[in-house]
Amino acid sequence: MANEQDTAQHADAGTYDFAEIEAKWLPVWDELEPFRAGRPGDTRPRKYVLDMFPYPSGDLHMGHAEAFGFGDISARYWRHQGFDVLHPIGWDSFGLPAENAAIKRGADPREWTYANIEQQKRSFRRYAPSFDWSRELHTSDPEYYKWNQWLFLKMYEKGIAYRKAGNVNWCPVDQTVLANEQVVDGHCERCGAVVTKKALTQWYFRVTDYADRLVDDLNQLEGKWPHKVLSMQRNWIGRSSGADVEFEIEGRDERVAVFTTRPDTLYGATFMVVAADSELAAELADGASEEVQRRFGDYLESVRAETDIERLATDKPKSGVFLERYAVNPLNGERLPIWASDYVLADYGHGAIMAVPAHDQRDLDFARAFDLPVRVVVDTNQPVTGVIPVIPLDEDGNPYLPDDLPPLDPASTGLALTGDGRLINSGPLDGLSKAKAIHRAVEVLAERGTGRAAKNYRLRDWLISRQRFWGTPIPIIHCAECGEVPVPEQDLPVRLPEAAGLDLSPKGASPLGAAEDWVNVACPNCGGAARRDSDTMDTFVDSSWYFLRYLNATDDARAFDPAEAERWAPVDQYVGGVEHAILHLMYARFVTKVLFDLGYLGFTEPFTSLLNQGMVLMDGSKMSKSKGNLVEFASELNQHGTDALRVTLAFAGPPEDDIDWADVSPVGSAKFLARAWRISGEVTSSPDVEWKGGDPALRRLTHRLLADAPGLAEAYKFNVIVARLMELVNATRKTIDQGPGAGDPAVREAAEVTAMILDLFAPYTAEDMWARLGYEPTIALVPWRKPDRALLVEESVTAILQVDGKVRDRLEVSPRVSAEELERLARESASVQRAIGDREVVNVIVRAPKLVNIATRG
Ligand code: ANZ
Ligand code: ZN
Repeated sequence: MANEQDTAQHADAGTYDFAEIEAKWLPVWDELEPFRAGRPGDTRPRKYVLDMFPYPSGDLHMGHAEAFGFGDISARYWRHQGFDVLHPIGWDSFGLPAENAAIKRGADPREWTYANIEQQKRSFRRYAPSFDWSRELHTSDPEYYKWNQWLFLKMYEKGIAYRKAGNVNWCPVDQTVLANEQVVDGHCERCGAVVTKKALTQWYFRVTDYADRLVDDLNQLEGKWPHKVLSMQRNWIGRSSGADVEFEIEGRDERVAVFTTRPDTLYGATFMVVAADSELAAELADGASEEVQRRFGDYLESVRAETDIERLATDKPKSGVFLERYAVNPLNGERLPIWASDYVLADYGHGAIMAVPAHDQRDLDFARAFDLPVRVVVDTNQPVTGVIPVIPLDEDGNPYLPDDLPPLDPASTGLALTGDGRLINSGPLDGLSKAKAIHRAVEVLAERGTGRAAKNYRLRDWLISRQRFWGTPIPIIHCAECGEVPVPEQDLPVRLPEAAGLDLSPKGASPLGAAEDWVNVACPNCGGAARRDSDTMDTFVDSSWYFLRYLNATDDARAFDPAEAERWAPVDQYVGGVEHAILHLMYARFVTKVLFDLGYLGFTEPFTSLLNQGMVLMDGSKMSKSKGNLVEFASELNQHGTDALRVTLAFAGPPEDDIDWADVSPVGSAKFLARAWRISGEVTSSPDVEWKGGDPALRRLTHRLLADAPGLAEAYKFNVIVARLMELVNATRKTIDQGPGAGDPAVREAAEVTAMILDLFAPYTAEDMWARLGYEPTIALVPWRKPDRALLVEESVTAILQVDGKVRDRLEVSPRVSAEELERLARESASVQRAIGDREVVNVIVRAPKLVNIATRG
C-alpha cells in the first residue's frame, strides 16, 4: 500500500485529487457520449446489460452504489471486448411508497416523485455508470404508461386480462388489494400489516395459463441464473403431479373432484374434507340437520377470522365439522364421511380432498382428533427395489427381517407413513411399489371414467388492480348498456387526473372514483353515460416490459420496435437484488411469453444471465436510520470519491455476498488508486515504444492478467480482478524503484493495461491515467489487448525431493504449485519410491514450490 513516503518520493508525478479528476472528465464524457448505443452504422456486435431500475424514494443509497457498480463493470467489460453495449437507465416511478410519502407530507405524488428522480440523477451523474442517457424513461410519464394500457388491451382481447369476483388479499393499513406475491408469511410486503381477505371484483392477468411454460423454460436458464432464484421460481409456481379423482356424493347429482398427489393411497381414504369456506361446504351443509347447519355457520365464522398463517399452522389442534353427508370411494365403493375444515384451502386444487390419514400427516392429525379410522395401504416395512428400508432391531439387538415386520401403526404412533413400500389392502394395487401403484391407480380410474392424471399449481392468476391513485389507469369504461368497453387504442393514454383536490388517503375505493370530471365519460360504444374503471395497475406491470421500452424509448407510435428487440434483446446480463427473485422476474417472464405469442418477440425468456448482488450492511445488520447505522451514499462520495467507492465495493468479495461496510476500507482503495495513477505520470517511454525489450517478469504479470481477466469478469469474480490489479501496480512500482526504472517499456505497458482494466472499476482515474500516458479520451472504448501467448508460458522452478534428508529427485514445477499437489508428485516419483522401499513414512514436510522431505522408519 502507498504511504506518505511514496507521495514525497514521486512528487514529480503529481498529487492524486479525485475531485479534480471527476470535474475534469464528466464534461468530456458528456460531450463525447461514448456510451451511446446503437448509432447508425455501428457494426460492432451487441450486448444488452441492464440494471434493475431504481424506485425514486429519496436519494440513491449504498445498495444502489453496489448494484449499479456491478452492472457497470459488466457494461464496461463488454465495451472493451469490442461490443456495442446498451446500458440504459430509467425510473420505476409509480407506486405506493411515493403516494404514502406524498400523503404524509401533503405533497403531490407527482412533484415528490420527479424531485426525487432529479436528485437520484444528480448522484448517478457523479457515480458515472456508463449509461446511455438518451433512453431515459419514467414509468409514471404518460408516454410510458400509455403502453401499459396498450399491453392491457392486447391481453384483454386475448382473454388474458379479465375481471372476476373473489376473495382477495387485503391490506387493512394500505387499504388496497395485494397479489399473492405481495403477501409475505401472511403480512403485507410493504407495511407489514397482517393481510386479511375481502370479497371484491378485481382485474387479473391469466398467468396460470403459462404455468407449465414458466416452469419448463427455467431449464434454459440453468447455470445462467442463480440456482436459488430458479428454485424459488419453481417453488412459487409449485407444480405438482397426481390425479383428479371424482367421488359420487350421496344425495347430490354432481360428483366432487379432489386433487391428490397420491392416487396410490385411494384404498386408504377413510373420509373426505372440504374447505370450510368453499361453496361446496356451504352447499353440503345446507342439506344437513339444523344442528349441523348451526355448527357449520359458527365454524365458518371462526375460519373467516383466521389469517392464512393460522390456518396452515401445523402445531395448532385440528378443527372441523362433520356435515352428515357421505362420499363414495370410486375404487372400492366405501362410504366416506364428509367433514368441513380449515386445513383444506378453498382455492387450491378443487377445495376438497380425500383424506388418507395413514399416509398424510395433516389427515392423521385430523383423524386422531375426531376418532376417524386409519388404514395403512402402503407397507413401508416391505422393501422396494432401490430403496433401503430402515431395519429396526428387536429386544436382543437382532435385526428383524423385513418380511417378519408388521406394518407400523400410525393411529398409535401419530406418525404418518410417507415413504415408499408395497401396497397392501388395496385390491388390484396390492404388491405394487408406490410409483407403480400411482401409475396403475390412474389407469384404473381412467378405465372407469372416474378420474385422470392431473397437474396442479400453487401459482394463482396475477391480481393487477389497485385502489390507489399513483399508477396506470386501467383502460376500461363501464357502461350500463354495453358492460366492459375497452378504451379505443387511439384514445390512449388514459391520463391520470391532477392529484390536487383528490383525497388520496387509503379508504378501500380508488381515489380516482371521486374525480368526477375524469371518471364520467361517454361510452365509446353507445355514447351513453358511462364511468371509467377507477383502479390503477400494480406497478409490476410497468416493470414487466420496461427492458423493451429502452430500445426506442421516445417512439410515440408503438410500445417497442420488434426489429430493435430482434437486434438487442433478450437482455444479456441483468443485475439486481434477490428480493426480486419471484415477483418481478416471474411477471417479466410471463409478459415476454405473452408478447411472443402475440408475435411481437422472437424469444421467450427476457433475461439470459442474472446476477444478484448481496446487501451492503453496517456492523452486521441492514442499514437503517432508526438503527443509527446508516452509511450515506452522498457523504461517502464526498469523502472518498466515486472511484474509491466503486473499487471498495468491487474488492469487498464475490458480488453475491453481503458486504459489511465496517469491514472495508475506502481509504485503502483511494491509496491504491493514487499509486496506480502516480505510475502513469512517471512513465518516461513514449506511446510508440517497442514492448519487446521490456522487463520480462513484469510483462508476464501484465499479460497473465490480460489473459485471465475476461474469464474472471464473466464469472463475476470482480474482486479477484481488483486484487490482480493491485498486484500488478505493486510489481510496476518495484520495476520503477528497484528494477530497470520508469523508462522500461514494460512499465508503460503495465500502466496502460492497468488503466484499461481499471476502467471497469474506477473510470475517472482510468481516464486520467490514459491522458497522462499520452492518449485521447475515451479509455472506455479502448479494445482489450490480446495477451502475448509466449509470455503466458509458465516459468518453472526446481523442487528438490528428499527422503530422510537425502536428495533423491528433482522436479520442474509451477511456482504456484500447491503443497498437496507437490506432495502427490513427490510420492509418485520412482526414485523417491525406491528410496522409501518398504519403510514406513512417518512424516512429510512440504515447502512448496521448492522442497519435499519424507521421513521414514523401519
Ligand atoms: C391424498 C393424499 C394421500 C395426499 C397422501 C397426500 C398424501 P401438493 O404437493 O402441495 O400439491 N390437498 C389437495 N388439495 C388441497 C387443498 N385445497 N388444501 C389442502 N390440501 C390439499 O399437495 C397435494 C396434496 O395436498 C394432495 O394429495 C392432497 O392430499 C392435499 F398420502 O391426497 B393428498
Ligand atoms: Zn355503452
